[in-house]
Amino acid sequence: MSGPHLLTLNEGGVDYKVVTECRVCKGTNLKTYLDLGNAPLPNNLLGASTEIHRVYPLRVLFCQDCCLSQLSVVVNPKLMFDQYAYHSSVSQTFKDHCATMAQDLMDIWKKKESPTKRVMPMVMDIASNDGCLLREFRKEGFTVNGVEPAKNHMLPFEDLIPVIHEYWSESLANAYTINADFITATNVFAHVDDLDDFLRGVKKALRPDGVFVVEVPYLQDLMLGNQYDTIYHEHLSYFLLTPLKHLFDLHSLPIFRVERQKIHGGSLRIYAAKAGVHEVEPSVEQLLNHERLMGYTKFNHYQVFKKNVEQERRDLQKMLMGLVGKKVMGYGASAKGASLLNYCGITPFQIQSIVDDTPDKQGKFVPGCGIPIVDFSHFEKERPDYIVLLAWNFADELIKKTKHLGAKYIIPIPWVRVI
Ligand code: JHZ
Ligand code: ZN
Repeated sequence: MSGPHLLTLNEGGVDYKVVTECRVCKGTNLKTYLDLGNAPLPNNLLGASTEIHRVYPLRVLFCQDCCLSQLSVVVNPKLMFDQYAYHSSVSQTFKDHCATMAQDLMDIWKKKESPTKRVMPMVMDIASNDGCLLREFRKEGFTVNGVEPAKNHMLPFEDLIPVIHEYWSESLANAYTINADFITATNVFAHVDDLDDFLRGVKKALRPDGVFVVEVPYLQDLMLGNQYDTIYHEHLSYFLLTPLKHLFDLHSLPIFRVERQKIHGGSLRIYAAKAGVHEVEPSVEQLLNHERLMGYTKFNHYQVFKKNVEQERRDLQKMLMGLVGKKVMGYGASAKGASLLNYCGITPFQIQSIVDDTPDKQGKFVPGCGIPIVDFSHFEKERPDYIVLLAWNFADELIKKTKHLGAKYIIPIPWVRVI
């Protein structure tokens, strides 16, 4: 079993840097509102429960100038994303979400009137992972291209989807003539340290009348839903629309539409284009006002979060302690699951194993807590009394797949409960 002696905190700063100025506005008015201690990198799964691995400080700062919430450190992205255990296609719910997104963008394309409109719109997906969204775009009739740094996410040749295996940057945009009608970036914007470089690249790769679409977990949903597990080192920023508008305005890429999406516990989808191309729709002003009225632009608003998170940790610990002796398994070795288990100090003593349908994760161990990750057949073999839904954002899908086992479910977020 893993233990604290196996974790090392890298004090030398070699593989992470400390944040001293805000990523968006460059201000230095940064104030801490949440400290989750030291945590391992959640997707860097271990080959053995006793494998030595690093932990890094996990602290969230609020920029009092532009309202961006951000981690106090930036871990070298190569350590997290050169090999990436997360495969987005494993979830049918996410696939359905991608299919709807592809239809939404095709609707925009169909309505577009332009003398230079080409036959098939071209979309480039940044951080295309295992091609989940790209395949849906292709089904809708787009010409597709992907950019994905993870070397383990090479798409099969038969898919005929070209992917550049690099990190997105301005220099990458300069190296290729991309000229996209749409650029999408889902669940990657929060991973990016140099957002200015990223947006300069987007601007270069976008056609003059192209649309840039970003999806990020929404900080308002994170706080209202006590989703402290979504805080981990891959997520450098926790976005509101307020700082996003500030950032996109700085780059003359005005956000012209914003939508709240249900996916991943609540996300924000923003649409941006070059200045003067689209009229700004009322949804933008409405959400900005809402954020201000609800208090998200003031530091005080964030202080209650810490108390709620600590309470949730106590409640989960208490519930799992009460079940010692029962068979308890997890479902979904998600990054957020690793974050939750580590923050709450859960070990194989309380949760014996976690089932995950991602072949890349099976046979590995969750860093920090050392819980083994196994394939679905273990549910049938073990017949657990309780299943902890560590991917609570896909609760319906996970319950549907395991209903026949007759186990009870523990849902840890937004508050610990058994159903
Ligand atoms: P899931 C990832 O976080 C990482 P994670 C990333 N940083 C990010 O921003 C968010 O996504 C959005 C498994 N599963 O999607 C698959 C099954 O086994 O909530 C995954 O390992 N069977 C990019 O990792 C995990 O659960 C199933 O039927 O927190 C879900 O992880 C289903 C539905 C899921 O994201
Ligand atoms: Zn700022």
